[in-house]
Amino acid sequence: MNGFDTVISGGRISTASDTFFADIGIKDGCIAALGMELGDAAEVIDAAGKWVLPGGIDGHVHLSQPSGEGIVMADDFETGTRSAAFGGNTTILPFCLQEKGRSLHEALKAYHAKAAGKCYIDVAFHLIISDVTETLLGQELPALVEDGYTSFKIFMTYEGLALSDLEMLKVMETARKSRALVMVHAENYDAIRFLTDRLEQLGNTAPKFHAASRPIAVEREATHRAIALAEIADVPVMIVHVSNREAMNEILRAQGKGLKVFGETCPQYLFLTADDLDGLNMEGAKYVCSPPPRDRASQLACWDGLERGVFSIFSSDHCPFRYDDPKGKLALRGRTSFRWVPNGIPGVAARLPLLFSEGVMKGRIDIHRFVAVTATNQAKMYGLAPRKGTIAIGSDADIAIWDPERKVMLTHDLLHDGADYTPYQGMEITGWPQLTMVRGQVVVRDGILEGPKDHGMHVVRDRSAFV
Ligand code: DUC
Ligand code: ZN
Ligand code: ZN
Repeated sequence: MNGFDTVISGGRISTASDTFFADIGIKDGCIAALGMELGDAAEVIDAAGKWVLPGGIDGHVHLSQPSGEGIVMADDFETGTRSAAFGGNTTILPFCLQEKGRSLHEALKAYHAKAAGKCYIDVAFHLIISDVTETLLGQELPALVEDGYTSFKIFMTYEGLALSDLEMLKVMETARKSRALVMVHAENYDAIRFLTDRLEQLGNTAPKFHAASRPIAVEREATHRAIALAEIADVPVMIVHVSNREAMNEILRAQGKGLKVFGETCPQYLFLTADDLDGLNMEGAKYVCSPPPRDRASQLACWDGLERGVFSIFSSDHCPFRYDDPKGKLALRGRTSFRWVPNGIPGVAARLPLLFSEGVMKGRIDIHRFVAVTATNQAKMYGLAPRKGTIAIGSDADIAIWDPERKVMLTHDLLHDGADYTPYQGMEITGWPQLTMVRGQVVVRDGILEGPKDHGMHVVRDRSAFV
């Protein structure tokens, strides 16, 4: 007897760099051996004919986040991590939002309480900084980075969240000293306010005007400014949820200068357009997210950025609100103007099947790039490597077994989240995660939830490999 708890046998293993056929021997939640015919174990999982990949890491997820008066996010940690597991993910990084006037410690305490005992897969928190005080900059943030919260997001838009350029520089300065990674939501707040007021004055309040209120120039300008501020502060920066070529070119230009500027794109920018916001009645509200989906040319640009490596990660920006719900997209105020429709769409379960099908199966990216942008680069970017994000001896046994031939029409019931729709309804998908395993524990197998809901752990992160 070899002493393995589990052997995954006969699969085709792909990492960000290699593809090979081997068995995986798992012991105490870790990958203990890779080899030919590893033999018996307490459990043998037959993966013949299947693709064995590192479990997905989704570096951009919102769960149980306060979202304005009367609005409730559709997923908490239980439903969000469940849905993520069904989509082949083994770790997610939700955001912990600091509310104005509160400390980050208070915010973290509340988020850990929300997550405790309710996670099917592993989680690690990014911080969202909304209140830039001297205490936060000088004491709180540096201490939290030491404790493993090594990335934080700042916003250039939204009431109560938008930071001034000076505040951004101060946060970046703290990040530089602490070697943390700053993530930026790059949209120009004043421009959005100006355009929103103008649209409303003309009576243009339907969901489709959300896209017109934040055109590409709004994102391009803020992306340019965020990068310039990061250059001035001499700090790496991650521009999240990039939606179009002009913003992407700002990143590319900075990369060309040798700056540590990273980019992320998301499914909504590959698979949706602003036309989706133009549904009958309020249906367009289902697609309201920021930045908004753009046009076909922007979709192609985002594909281009993924293929060429301008974007190092592909994340969901899962930010779910129920549609037909007075606490969601159709809240009373949301019906009066796009301004009040909660921003965000679900995607944590659809992210990997969409990219696998449209990217790998259609030959736009190879399986190694798929693994890189959905797992390995995410792990390196956010300080989880080498423990997570790859299949290697000593790494956590975080694995997704894919059936590359399974054909699925995407419907909401396959995704197991707390929303009541998927923006990707009806898409024909080839390839589906058949089994998701977190630290050796099967969480989802053949469409059935097996994992206990307290299996997921909070992961203390190292510094980003790129900082
Ligand atoms: N930004 C996000 O990252 N998610 C949802 C809403 C937003 O503006
Ligand atoms: Zn954002
Ligand atoms: Zn987000």
